[in-house]
Amino acid sequence: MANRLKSAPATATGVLEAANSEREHVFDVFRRWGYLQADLDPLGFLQPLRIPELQIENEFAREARQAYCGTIGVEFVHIPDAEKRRWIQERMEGPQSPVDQETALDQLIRAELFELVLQQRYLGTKRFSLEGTTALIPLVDEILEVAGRQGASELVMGMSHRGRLNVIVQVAKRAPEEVFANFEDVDPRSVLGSGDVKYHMGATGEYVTRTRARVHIHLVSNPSHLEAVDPVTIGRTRAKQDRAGESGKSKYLPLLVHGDAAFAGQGIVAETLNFADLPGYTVGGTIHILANNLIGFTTTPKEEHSSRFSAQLARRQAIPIFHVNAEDVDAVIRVGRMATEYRYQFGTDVVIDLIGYRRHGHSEVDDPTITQPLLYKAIKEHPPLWEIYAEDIGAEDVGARAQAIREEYESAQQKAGELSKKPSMRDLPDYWSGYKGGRYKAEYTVDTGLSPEELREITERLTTYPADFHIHPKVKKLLEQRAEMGQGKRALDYGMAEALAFGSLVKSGIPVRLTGQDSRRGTFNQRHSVLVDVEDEHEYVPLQNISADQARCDICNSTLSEAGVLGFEYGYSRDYPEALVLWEAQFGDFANVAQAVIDQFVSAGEDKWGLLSGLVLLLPHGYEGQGPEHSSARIERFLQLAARDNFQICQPSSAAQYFHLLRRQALSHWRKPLVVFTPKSMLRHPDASSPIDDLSHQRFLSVLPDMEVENATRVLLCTGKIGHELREERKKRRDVSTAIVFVDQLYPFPETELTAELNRHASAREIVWVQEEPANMGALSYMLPRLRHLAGERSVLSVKRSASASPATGSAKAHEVEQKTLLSLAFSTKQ
Ligand SMILES: Cc1ncc(C[n+]2csc(CCOP(=O)(O)OP(=O)(O)O)c2C)c(N)n1
Ligand SMILES: [Mg+2]
Repeated sequence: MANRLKSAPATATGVLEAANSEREHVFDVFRRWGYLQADLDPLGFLQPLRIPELQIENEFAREARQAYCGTIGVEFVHIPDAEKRRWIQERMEGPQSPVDQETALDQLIRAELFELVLQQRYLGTKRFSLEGTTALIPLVDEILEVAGRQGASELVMGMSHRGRLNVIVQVAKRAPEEVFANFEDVDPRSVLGSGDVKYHMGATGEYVTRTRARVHIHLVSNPSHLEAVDPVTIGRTRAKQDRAGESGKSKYLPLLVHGDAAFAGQGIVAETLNFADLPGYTVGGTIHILANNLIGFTTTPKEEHSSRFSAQLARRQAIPIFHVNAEDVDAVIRVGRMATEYRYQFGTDVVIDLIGYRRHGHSEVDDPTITQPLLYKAIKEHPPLWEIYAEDIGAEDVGARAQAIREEYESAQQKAGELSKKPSMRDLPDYWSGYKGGRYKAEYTVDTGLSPEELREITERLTTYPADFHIHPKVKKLLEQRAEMGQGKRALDYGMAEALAFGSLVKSGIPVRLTGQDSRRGTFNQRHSVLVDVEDEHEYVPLQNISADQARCDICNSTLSEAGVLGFEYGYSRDYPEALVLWEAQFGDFANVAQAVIDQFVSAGEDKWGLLSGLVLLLPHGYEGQGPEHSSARIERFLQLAARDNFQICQPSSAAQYFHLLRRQALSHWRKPLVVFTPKSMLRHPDASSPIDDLSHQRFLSVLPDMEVENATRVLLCTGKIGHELREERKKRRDVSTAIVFVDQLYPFPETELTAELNRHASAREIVWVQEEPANMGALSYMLPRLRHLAGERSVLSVKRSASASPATGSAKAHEVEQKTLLSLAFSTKQ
């Protein structure tokens, strides 16, 4: 540096230029590394790093240090876009905007005394206090302030346990007595066996900003599984934005509050961040806040992550990360302002790392002095934030203000004790009013057939494209074949059945959204929903060209994620009940990566939170010799989760059945998730194809009776591909006394239909459940007791692969031998 100054030219402009360039150089170094020396930890345990490049002592360095090494440390020079960097620089280096300190103080007192009253009144219960990161409340207030000015009408917020109850009162503005009432556990009978703990429940409310903007608050219901709510929140936001059209991205602002340990540790965070800029998933920027108390339960930051800051997971994206000392409330508010303005200016995610501490143990029943004695000694001696801030700003009458607020809470607490039942803290949006959950009722049945004319009309739209479109020869042929299918000249396969179902739905005003890995073409080359011009790769989507006033049809390739994408689509379905929303696994086997989302949201969402979803899971399933991980969508797991009509589990055995099933899902007002085991090799197999006339039938059949055999002596019951193989085998054997019945709907159990079919073959002495899956998998243990109940005196046998630790063999040859044995046993097993 000294050398540079020396070599500068001696003219006046030259000196100025040299000084400017010297200033720029010094500032650049601080822009790059300054955050590492910032004063970020209120308790001082996170020591600034020694960075050799920053050991500069001159006037420029003093200025730069003030801008970049104070209580805000920002990581932003990894952003390639110079305009974005300049934007941040100007705000970090320019004059500081004023803060409404009195309001902030009031919020801090309210937030901290709320925790205090809970602590005193409900000693020994968990509440996951916010104390130590209480600045979250003025931070969210500032975010809402800016968002309100930018035209936001709703904040869609996902967060876990920490500080949630406080947020419900201070942000969602629910009356404190509602939260207190949830501590009273008023009427246990009203929730027996269902419901959820208080710090998971969703809440809604209205926030009025200082500039009189009204922002609706939607705090999303959340399971214990940390961060699982992230993609759900983003999917919900996207659905709300899609409903709103053009202005959606500014009206609906997503905010995720993370824990430091969870943000670094849970892979679903990375999956969610990865959606940020993708056309099918973007929400125009999410604000992420880490309520960073530098601890996860008993785990220290050194044990939590390999980076200096938990927030650095977000470094792979070209977005800023603002670290801020949670005890400099003004700085926290300025960061909130900057981050929100940035989100609205550039439409990307932003990260705010709010660094504080945790006043109590992980929950209030934990003793943290066992694992962190020194930290907790320091915390014990540390005054609450509102006291520090009141002194900093020289506030008057603080004691009296605190006393008044405390009395407010105490009288709210007394009122809560008088409530006879737990209040619900949320309102459902109007678009849910026409839909039903609970048990299935016959009145939910809908007709799903279409007239031949309508089918022909949709076929025409599905199989044609603009005259100047250069189509791939293979796709051309496929469309020609589909045209023949629609005209009844050729049996209909699954791909066409699906296209007709989607086409008919969007034509009647029902939006369709399908995402999954490689779903646009289809993993098995079966869908071809998007035509790609072979000369310039421009696209034509027949399903978006069905009719002038049709609903939207979005078929997207997803990221290579299961948990994240399924969470997103579940969220989307929560805020778009009118739409048919589908997630497709590449192979059903991979859906287990999303097991937490399946368990916590899809299966249990209604039971825990009373929240419905009509999401469809398409899970390719079938034993075809492709090895342990390309065979099984784990039917057994879904059946194990099934209770109280929480979802529908189906395996349509023909193209027409698939068509009716999809339409039923969209047209019925019974909104329940639908799990569909979809075919692979059977996608185009003649045995599973359907005549077009079957699409004009009334509806989906949960049980497919065997019309070829009357009064059989043996009834084989099965689901999926094996049924077709059994029919083939029967033909080979010239067997005329064995009936083969497909159970296309496994759950809710089609008792009436199965009883009718068994009664048709009253003289059959053997009823055999046949499955491809090993004995410890598939539908066996679900079906056997139910079939025994229906069979009465008759014996119920089963044919299946031997129990196995892995779903299938890795050898195609072994598979074939096994499959042959199954088929042969199906016709010969005796009691
Ligand atoms: C997926 C998952 N794993 C483990 C847990 C158990 N658990 C609950 S809170 C917690 C610590 C969370 O730490 P952090 O994310 O820093 O949040 P904090 O409690 O400090 O606010 C753990 C391990 C969980 N809830 N979810
Ligand atoms: Mg933590």
